[in-house]
Amino acid sequence: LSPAPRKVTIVGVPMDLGADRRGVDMGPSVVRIAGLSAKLAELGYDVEDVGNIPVALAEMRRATPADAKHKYLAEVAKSNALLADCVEGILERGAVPIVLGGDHSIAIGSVAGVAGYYRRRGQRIGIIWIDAHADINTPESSPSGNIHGMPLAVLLGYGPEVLTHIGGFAPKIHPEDCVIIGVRQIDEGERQLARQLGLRIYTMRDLDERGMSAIMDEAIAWVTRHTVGFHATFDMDFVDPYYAPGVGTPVPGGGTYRESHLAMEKIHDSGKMLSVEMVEINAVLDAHNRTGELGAELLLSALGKKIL
Ligand code: HAR
Ligand code: MN
Ligand code: MN
Ligand code: MN
Repeated sequence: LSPAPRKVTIVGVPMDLGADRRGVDMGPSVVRIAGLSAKLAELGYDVEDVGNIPVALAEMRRATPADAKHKYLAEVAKSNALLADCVEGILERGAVPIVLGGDHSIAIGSVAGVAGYYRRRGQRIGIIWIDAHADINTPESSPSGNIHGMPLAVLLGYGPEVLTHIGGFAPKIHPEDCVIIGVRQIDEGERQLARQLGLRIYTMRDLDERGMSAIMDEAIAWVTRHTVGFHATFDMDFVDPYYAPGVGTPVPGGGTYRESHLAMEKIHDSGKMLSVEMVEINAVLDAHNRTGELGAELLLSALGKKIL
């Protein structure tokens, strides 16, 4: 008798209200079109796709004065609350959630779902946040009012209550259970909050000097000190724009193709990944779905695809 196949469940979140550029709402489609489900099945998984979480369209309403601080706050909150319930349900059914964004504001709902599920079982979760940006702005510190620059702050308990209290509790994670990897653009307010919280941030310089392998070993050990495991959230703009042109906020000097895969391969090999998320793929800015294909490939590495 062969062992029962491990279960994975895909959910898409066509969210672009947290970002300035349209097109990131097509992220779930382009990763699906790259063949994610079939390739996961080839790896031996029992794959389910529950479709997309409903997200309002920017065209459905006019801008309001409150948008200056946090654009589309009510709409972003609503979809994230639905996502949190969906992710928690996936875990209850014994599957690993694979969340396809959408802009990075969706991490608010994904992590609320995972943290909520384990909290009910008396356990904490960690986060590995792979990104060119730190995403720890608050409405007060944000230079843009774009909520995709705020999700990590929200998960740590900073920001509007409609976001921080999704799922009925806050914070979702402790600063000492978090790492950010790949940072090369950070705002002054983010730097201050990160310092105040003692957040562990690996910049591109750290990766240059020590290498991705050592950084991942250290990061995984760090976020699993007090936790049952971690949520991995991969912002495609971590990758250098040379390999991943289809992102809304490209920053030069990013991770290479192989560094990105190695990060995901080590995440898989740790055996501690509870859930995974791929965000900020912008189909409108891409060419021949190159970035969508890379998104699917990187998820496959996180789920155990090996060269040999
Ligand atoms: N820090 C800037 C802001 O808050 C840019 C945020 C960036 N974009 C992202 N998130 N893709 O990682 O507006
Ligand atoms: Mn619920
Ligand atoms: Mn991000
Ligand atoms: Mn980013």
